[in-house]
Amino acid sequence: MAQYPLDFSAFDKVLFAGIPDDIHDDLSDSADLYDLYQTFRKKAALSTDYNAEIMELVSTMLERTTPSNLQRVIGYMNKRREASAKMRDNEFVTDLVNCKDSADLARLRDKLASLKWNTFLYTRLIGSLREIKTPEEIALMRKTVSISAIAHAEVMKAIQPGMSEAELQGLQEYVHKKLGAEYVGYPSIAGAGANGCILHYEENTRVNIKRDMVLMDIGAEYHGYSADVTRTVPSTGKFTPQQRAIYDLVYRAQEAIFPLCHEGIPFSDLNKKATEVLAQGLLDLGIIKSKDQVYLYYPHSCSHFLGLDVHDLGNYDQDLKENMVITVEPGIYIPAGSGCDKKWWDIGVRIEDDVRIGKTKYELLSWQAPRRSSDVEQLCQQKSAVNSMILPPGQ
Ligand SMILES: [Mn+2]
Repeated sequence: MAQYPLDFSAFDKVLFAGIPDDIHDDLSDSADLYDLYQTFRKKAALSTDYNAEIMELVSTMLERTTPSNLQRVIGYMNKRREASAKMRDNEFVTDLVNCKDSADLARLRDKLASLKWNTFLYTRLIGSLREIKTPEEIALMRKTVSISAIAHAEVMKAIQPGMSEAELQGLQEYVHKKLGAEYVGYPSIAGAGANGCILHYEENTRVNIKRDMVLMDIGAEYHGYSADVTRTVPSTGKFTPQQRAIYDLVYRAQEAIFPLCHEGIPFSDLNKKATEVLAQGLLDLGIIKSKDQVYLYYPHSCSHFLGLDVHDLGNYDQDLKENMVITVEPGIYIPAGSGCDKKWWDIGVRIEDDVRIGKTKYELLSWQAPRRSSDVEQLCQQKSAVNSMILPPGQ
């Protein structure tokens, strides 16, 4: 690239992906990412203080700022300025916190749009290309999700009290490999009992799951495309009454969301529906006292884009379109110490499926893994060859 005669002055706009500032320069390698990026910056005559992360933040903020929330945005940006000299030194950040009305905001938007360099637009355009899958991509998505769902089904057959979290993870990942997936799409989560309430639990180090229920958020990556599937399974093969109550509530939330998964529905409607169903259910069970407490036990959102990345690029501020692929993943997590009856403590349930958005209906890609509590229990009754692998006595 250092020799490549690229003349950026001939272009009206240069769109590029913002590379984080903290990439490390491997001094023994004169063509690592750091050096390539520095060469690009030099050739593009990018001013030395052009910071992609800050410019993306300013762009995002400008897009969302209206006169009515301007003061809140300024408050937020000022907090960020206190914490970072780079933020304080950036003229666009300074301009933003000095905005007084919609005319100032409009002027700043124009100033930003007149820049030759734009990382925000790059991310937005790439996101819009990635949101809607081509037929070839859909074929790959069907395959990677099938692989993951079949792995979850195998684990339902094999799961027994006394296993380890690691062996459940291992079995899932074995099935991925057996069916041709090269990698996992993200670090596997196998959390038994209390660990099921930890959102990004990736250690999977509990040696004995005893008779606990296990939350497994494990997805394959096939030819670059990631699945994202979660099942919550009782190691005994039978949910306790409390586990079933929570499980069935999460299931009902999913069932309420699926019919919305078609073209023309605003993306944000999905989480609204999830929140509504979960809040009513928790209220009915006496776990919360008012609907606004639902966030205590449902701290995330129910859907995200899926594709080349497990949390794929895309704009959530729009209506669903045909051939988007998204997750549907309501969940309830009640860690010990929560302000409800103790009988609910340490129950964490998430059911996560992957769907393709259709014109008028949805396609469930992860259908091979049972979801309904009675279907999960039924599959748990089946035997697995894995369980007969034992060491000789004395070893
Ligand atoms: Mn997910």
